Amino acid sequence: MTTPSSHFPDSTRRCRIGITCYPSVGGSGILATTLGEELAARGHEVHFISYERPFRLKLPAPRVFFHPVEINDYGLFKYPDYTLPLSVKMAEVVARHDLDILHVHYAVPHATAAILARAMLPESRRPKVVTTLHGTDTTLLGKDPGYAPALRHALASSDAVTAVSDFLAHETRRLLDVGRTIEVIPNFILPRTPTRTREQTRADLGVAPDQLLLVHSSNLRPGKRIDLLLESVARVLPRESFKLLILAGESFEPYRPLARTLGIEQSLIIRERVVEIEEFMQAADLSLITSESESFCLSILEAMWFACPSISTCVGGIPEVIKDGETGVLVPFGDPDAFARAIEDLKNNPPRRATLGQAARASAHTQFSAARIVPRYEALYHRMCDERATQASVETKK
Ligand code: GMT
Repeated sequence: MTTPSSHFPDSTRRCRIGITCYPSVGGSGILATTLGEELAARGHEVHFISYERPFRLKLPAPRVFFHPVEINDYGLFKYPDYTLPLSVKMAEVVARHDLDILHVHYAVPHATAAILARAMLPESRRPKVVTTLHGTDTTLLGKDPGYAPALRHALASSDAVTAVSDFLAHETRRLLDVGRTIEVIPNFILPRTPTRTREQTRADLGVAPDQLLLVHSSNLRPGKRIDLLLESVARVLPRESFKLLILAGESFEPYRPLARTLGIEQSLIIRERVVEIEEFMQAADLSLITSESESFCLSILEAMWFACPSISTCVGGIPEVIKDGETGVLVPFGDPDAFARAIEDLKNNPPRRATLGQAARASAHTQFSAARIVPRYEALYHRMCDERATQASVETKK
């Protein structure tokens, strides 16, 4: 099961950290949840603040707390407001639990809410605000004139800003003209150990031993380009030689008509809102990503962990996760013929698949493990706590 390392050295300086993320299916919420669980396992106290319990967060757990934000739907409001109740809850939790840090994942509106919360508190109680950028918070909303100035303000006012890839840090500076330091801390995962064998899962899914099991895992949002995924897979022949398992964070229904038109309905296995993703990743032979933009793509990493290589479009931060030809295969965006050829090449070459898979696994375990990445967040928190302590002592002397 999720194995947050339950050993923490006595020398660990414990921090009290508030984490805010979107609780729904999505990479940023998954990353924030895993980080919180792992920090708690290392002795820190972690308070999740959001409108719902993050979907992968297991409670009760030692040193982990969840504080729901109540949203009022006042008659006067055409649209319910989340930012203000979130900021009030943040300030309340900081004051009650003496938090050192508010760490927000996905800048909009979380960073703005954290800055408001900080301003609501007396100087001596103010937490440090750490904002982690995940992707569309800047690559999409940063282009929107209705958000960009607020985003720029929130990033300038945060005490530290991190991004999950070099690509995202660079794009944020370019789009928002942000001059400040953005530290790149790549994503990591800490998968659960599967409870069934690969063979059991494949049998449950109705996949024959000689069939290739392709997998696509995402929230199916427009940028994932499910149209290109289906069009690519429809070009792979013969149809009986594979199945495509779609682990869908949202309903697959809007894509059924296209699947029907392409005549590939029989080749699809759809599972919606799956939590135990590991069972499926360990059973798959190849993972497929056809996105038009990704800052990182956590699901590629989930596949890599289980020695399942990915074929992906070469966009955004993906080349920082996959080394083309070594730990996976990158294909230019928007070319279903090239994508289908890449699938067929690997379908017909099991030894190459195995080599890529082993290299993918090694890279995931060495570069993108919790053991490698969580200490980088801890180092950042310690820096923040030191700064906070210095400020507090200056205030006392005044
Ligand atoms: O930005 C989004 O579309 C949603 C966001 C999320 O909340 O899951 O995804 C982003 O963050 C993930 C976790 O850091 C990354 O793995 C995804 O690549 C990134 N999505 C995009 O950049 C489109």
